[in-house]
Amino acid sequence: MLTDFNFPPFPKDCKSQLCKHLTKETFEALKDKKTKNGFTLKEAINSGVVNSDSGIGVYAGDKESYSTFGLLFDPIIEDYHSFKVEDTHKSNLNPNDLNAPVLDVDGEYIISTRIRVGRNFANLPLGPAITKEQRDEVQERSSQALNSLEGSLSGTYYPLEGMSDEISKSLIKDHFLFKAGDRFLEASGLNREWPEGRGIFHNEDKTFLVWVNEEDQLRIISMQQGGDIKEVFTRLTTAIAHLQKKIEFSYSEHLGYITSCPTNLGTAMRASVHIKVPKLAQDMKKFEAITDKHHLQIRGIHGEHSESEGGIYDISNKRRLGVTEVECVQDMYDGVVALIQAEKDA
Ligand code: ADP
Ligand code: ILO
Repeated sequence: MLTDFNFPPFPKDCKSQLCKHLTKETFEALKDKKTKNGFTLKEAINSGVVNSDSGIGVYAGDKESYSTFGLLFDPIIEDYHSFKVEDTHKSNLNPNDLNAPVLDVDGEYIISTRIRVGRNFANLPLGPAITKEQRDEVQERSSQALNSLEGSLSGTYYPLEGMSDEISKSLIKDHFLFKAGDRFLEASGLNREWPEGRGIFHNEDKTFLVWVNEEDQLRIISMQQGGDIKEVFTRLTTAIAHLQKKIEFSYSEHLGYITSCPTNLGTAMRASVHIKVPKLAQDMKKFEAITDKHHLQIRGIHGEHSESEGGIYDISNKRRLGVTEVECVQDMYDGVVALIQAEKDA
């Protein structure tokens, strides 16, 4: 079959998973394939082709993308998650299994704690391949489910369309809302018809929030000031339990919760603290030895692709697939204990 889609030219210094694992043979084998939703290899890799500084560079358009384009996704998943095709994922959302007494009661180090999971609707395409009508349906069904939450989880859904610049800027600055115009999402097709169909739900205290139709259809978030990690996890798991009575989420025995970016597969969980460790930060080798030991990732204060400010870092679990939710949070908790000790010793 004739196609104008040729093997992409990657710069010599390209370090993305895409450029590492897209061989000419894989490209030839996949270039004319399509999922039932019409999602193609060209769409799956566009973000990494346009943004050659990507770490990963691929997005799935639907659950089927992970098998249809398995020749590319499997080695990326194995490389990133150390998780093989024959492995199975397991979930444990029971907060009683977490060993996490409240940390830093004097509030010297931990500024805030946040745990989020990504979720997508079963039987609908993921964001990169979704139609406008399907995205609107996700918004409608999500806001209905969210409006049925009770007690401290009850809140209001605010569509992005019609939200004033002032409010959205202040929500972003305070770490509650996603940013617009991410170039990686843009090239993946995730920003089509922006801002239609997108929005945020939150309770009055902004300790429970849900992003609708960003990178995943739902990002369910629990956050609060300070270091009571167990309380944050418990709030999150209570909300998830309620929402999954209303919405069937996309899940596979092998890959766990299905997400548009392969880095989020499995638990789809990122558990983080904003932690102030200015002395330790003078010795990044020591800092990174601790984060590596506990499988943690260091981000800047305004999320991925941002810088630290005033010795404050976003520290979160790196492992998400092949480990349970409890293990993700425990990784983060144990690493934070070690970081606080190292800061005290520095
Ligand atoms: P993700 O939703 O994948 O975790 P980001 O890294 O972009 O994506 O983070 C989203 C937002 O959440 C950013 O504004 C970031 O600063 C904020 N955030 C992350 N962790 C914390 C935390 N522990 N406390 C407060 N805000 C946080
Ligand atoms: N596509 C981007 C981001 C990958 C991981 N982060 C998120 C938000 N999914 C990249 O390949 O660097």
